[in-house]
Amino acid sequence: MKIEAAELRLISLPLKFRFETSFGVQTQRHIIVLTLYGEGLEGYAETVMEYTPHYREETIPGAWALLQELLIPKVLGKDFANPEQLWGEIAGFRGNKMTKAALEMAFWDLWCKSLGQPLWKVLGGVRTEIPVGISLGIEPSLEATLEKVGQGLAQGYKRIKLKIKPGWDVKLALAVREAYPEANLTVDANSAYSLNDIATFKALDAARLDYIEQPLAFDDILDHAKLQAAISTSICLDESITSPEDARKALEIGAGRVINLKPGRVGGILASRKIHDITQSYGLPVWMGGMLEAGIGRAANIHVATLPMFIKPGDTSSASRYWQEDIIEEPLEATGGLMPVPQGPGLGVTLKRDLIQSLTEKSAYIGK
Ligand code: OSB
Ligand code: MG
Repeated sequence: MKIEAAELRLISLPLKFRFETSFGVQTQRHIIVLTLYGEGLEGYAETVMEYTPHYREETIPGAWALLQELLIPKVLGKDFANPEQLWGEIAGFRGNKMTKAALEMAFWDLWCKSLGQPLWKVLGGVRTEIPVGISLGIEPSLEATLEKVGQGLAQGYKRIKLKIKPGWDVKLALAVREAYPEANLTVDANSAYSLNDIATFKALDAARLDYIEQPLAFDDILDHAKLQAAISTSICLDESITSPEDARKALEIGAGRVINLKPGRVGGILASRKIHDITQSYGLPVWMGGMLEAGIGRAANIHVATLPMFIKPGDTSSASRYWQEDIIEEPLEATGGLMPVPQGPGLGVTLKRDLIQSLTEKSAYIGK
């Protein structure tokens, strides 16, 4: 598959809800929509990084420059037989996993379309629907949280994740547990704590959470191993895992027992499959995380989550929870906590071009 041209579009998409985490508040998403052109086909991708470097280091302005000035020029006009070959071209560039993942995603879409196959089949997926839960932001009150949890459970979501931060943690988790004794509950700290907070995590054991997501620093595994040894609830790593090697090292030292796998964070779909296989060799589960994706990225996550070890419910909830109108034609809607897998070739998505045009803040065409 020869990459003949590329288009970048920066869009901003308003969220239906205010999403507060320990690192900030989001009311909209900035997304770079990437289209690769080759052999009469189009491959799509969207980026997952935040506009500012509050989750991990990457930013939208950085990704735009890297794609436009280095990554796309490096692959333009070249012929790649498969995604592994594309990686051969860009592997020498260090870091920048989310940006590289966007390029890789668009290539997967293009390549699977040339094969006439949906991505999940090409990857070796095993399901036609995936179990999903929801990630609830920090709400203004306990009452508001309980109501949102109740709504999520009533909609059939299979797991409710609560965002926590220092001062908004043990009381919250115990209250939700008391109101919903049987619910599958988890919390996500987004790196807001340190080892000085061990007492907080010991107290959280009483909430019978399935896991505590990323309690400590975004780039740590050692302290997570110490914390894991001190509490009974499993730790789930998110921010800390940016590569298959990170996953191996973290599992080897016992930094956690679960991995939140986000293809963007680890450099894409090939890396995700490797991490999936590593966790499988440890007999541990993974689940599909989310970065508040619009339709292109949400579809990609759904395809990857068809791999066998994605046993725990992921964050890939219905697109209509996030957006008044999604940027793709296909509705990505879960029923009873199950999200159907798109069946068209590639990602199986069709862009709403007029909507994307109206949301566009800037665009660039790279090609002849
Ligand atoms: O930590 O998992 C996270 C959203 C943006 C950045 C980081 C995270 C999240 C979520 C939301 O928890 C997941 C989703 O609904 O897409
Ligand atoms: Mg997280």
